Amino acid sequence: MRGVEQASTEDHDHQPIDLDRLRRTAESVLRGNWSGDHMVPSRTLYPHQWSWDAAFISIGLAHVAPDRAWRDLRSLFTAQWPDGRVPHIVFDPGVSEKDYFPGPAFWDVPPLPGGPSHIRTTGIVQPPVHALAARMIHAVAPDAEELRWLYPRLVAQQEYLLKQRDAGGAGLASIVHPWESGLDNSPSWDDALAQLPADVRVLDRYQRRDVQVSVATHRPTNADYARYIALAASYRDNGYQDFDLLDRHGFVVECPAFNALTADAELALAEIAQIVGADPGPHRERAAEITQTMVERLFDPETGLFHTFDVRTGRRSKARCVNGLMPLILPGLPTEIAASLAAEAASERFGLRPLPVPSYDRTAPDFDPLRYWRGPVWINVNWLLRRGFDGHGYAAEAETLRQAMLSLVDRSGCFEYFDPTTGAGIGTPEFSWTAALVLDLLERA
Ligand code: 9WN
Repeated sequence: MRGVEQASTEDHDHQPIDLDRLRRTAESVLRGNWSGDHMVPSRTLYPHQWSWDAAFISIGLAHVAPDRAWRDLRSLFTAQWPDGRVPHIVFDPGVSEKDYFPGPAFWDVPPLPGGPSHIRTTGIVQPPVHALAARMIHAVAPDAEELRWLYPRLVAQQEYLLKQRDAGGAGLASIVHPWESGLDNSPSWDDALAQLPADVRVLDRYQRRDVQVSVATHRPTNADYARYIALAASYRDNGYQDFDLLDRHGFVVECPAFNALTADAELALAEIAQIVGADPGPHRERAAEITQTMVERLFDPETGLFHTFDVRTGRRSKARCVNGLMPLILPGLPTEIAASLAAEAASERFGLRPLPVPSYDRTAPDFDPLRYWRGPVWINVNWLLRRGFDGHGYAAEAETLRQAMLSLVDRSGCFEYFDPTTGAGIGTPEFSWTAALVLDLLERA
């Protein structure tokens, strides 16, 4: 696909999208962010390797540099813990401690037993998008050897999440920190976080790095950041153990996006299993079980979307956030629930155009167009939603969303996130997953 594509006629400024320019820009961002054996999300704000970023990045990279796509996943899984968890950050030993907080000294994770001694990681996880990534890279650049190397590791990752993290006992994975969701500052966590003290004095001991390299009003508040640090320190001080989480830890929450991605990973693993000669059956069964449990436990018929469930209090959050739409990616979702999510996504609360879906309900009184996951548009969740629409037969909506994303990035650049009222780029520029997913979208005309 080359040349100029006419953007949706309801595009903000009715500008045609310059596809060649967009492709060149995206490729150049990915060239600039490659660090030898992995991609950084951003040179300035995020100078290490992040887990779910690596998955999104490798999906796009597969179209232009498949060796790097496979390499990125391999680097990440080389840092997998013996218990199967895939850490949310793998630290680059060449980057100084002061260039990202909280860095390796804060997390204080000992070297991996039997692993390379220079590898330092965090002890928390992020959504498991990697099986999907492996399946998608293989579709573009087949490499059965890489798949065979990854398959047992991807299975171990799922087992960790579905066994060790099943704190609620219902068969869903719990997260122990908002950072594990990837949607860090989402209003989804407000109720659960409100039960924790916000002792900002903790920030006297530590220096926030994010507000030095980004605009403070676009980042989490000090009160939220203090809670993040306290929660991470509590999990660390419990030795990153997952038993008795409800007694030992202040934040244990089931997220609909995290669990939808976990079920989606089982479906990708079923396909990978067939390629590597393993049994796809158990993966399909697990995907169906997770989907059903999510419908029973996280779907609210009154709002028509999914919500996070606080395992400690037994309460569902009332906030309408983009993670509540994400189960649309699951093909096994009952048709009427898929229809409800599709209607909600297209409603005035979210909306597919002229700008893609924001991270939070536009009509909520605390909708914030600038602050991190509390309003802005993010490309990765819209890319997932587009897949969901497509998978459930909503071809027009899928195409509308694709156009809206391409038009936005063409106009504003490969930013980390975007103002949902003006489309202006915010957060860090030259952000890897925005660039990578644009490359994938360009292949999906
Ligand atoms: C903490 C790297 C990551 C993304 C997350 C995003 C942000 C980190 C931060 O950046 O989180 O993990 O420092 O704020 O919320 O989704 O993986 O791009």
